Amino acid sequence: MKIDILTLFPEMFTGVFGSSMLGRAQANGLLEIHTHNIRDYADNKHRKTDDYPFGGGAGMVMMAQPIFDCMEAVQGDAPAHRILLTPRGQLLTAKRAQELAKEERLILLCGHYEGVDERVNTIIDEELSIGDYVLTGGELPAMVLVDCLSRFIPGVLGSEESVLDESHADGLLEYPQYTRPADFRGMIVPEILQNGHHAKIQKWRHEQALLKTKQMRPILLGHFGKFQK
Ligand code: 4GO
Repeated sequence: MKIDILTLFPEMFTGVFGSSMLGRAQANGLLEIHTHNIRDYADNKHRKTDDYPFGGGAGMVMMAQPIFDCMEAVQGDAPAHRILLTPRGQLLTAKRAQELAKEERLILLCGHYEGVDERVNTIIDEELSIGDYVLTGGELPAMVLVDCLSRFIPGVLGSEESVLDESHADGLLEYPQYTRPADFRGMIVPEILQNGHHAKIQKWRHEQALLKTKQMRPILLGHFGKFQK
């Protein structure tokens, strides 16, 4: 998958995309990420990218011109699914990330200041939010989105199984996990996990996942079963 990111702060992405799983995914050719500085496309001599809002009010608004020119230059003739990261977007879910992981090409637009000129929406296909809170820019949400969807690209994770068992994979939160030692400071790993009976372990894990979901996120139980496969 190819991902282009339009931002005023490309340097924010270097650490996250250069290291760990995403670095390896790029080295392996599974993922290709490019950042583009919107400021390079400002057609005024001060390279200004924001201006006062029509109608007044606090803060500044990102101008349409640098964003349109940046989008047109980056997109070229190849089709792409274009996403704006904004607190007004639909909430990002594992389900949506899994669908987006199938796209050949994404372009992510990161806003700053109080937001972007509304006319930018004419060159955007989807607005996404990572949660019901406001951040200083769309860069962290873009990183969250890229990290989240990358895990659904075959080969990015070490073992294919890990995305199937984790929280949200089946609409439930994950069951408790333990590793050695079986007795740590008197806290004992549940007997059922130690005796190796596969079917019983599966049943226990499912019950624990239901219990945990009911305690922590009961609303998710309403979605249980509606998820993919
Ligand atoms: C996205 C962008 C929060 C989100 C943002 C989010 N804050 N919840 N801030 O995904 C325009 C001004 C949006 C700064 C940007």
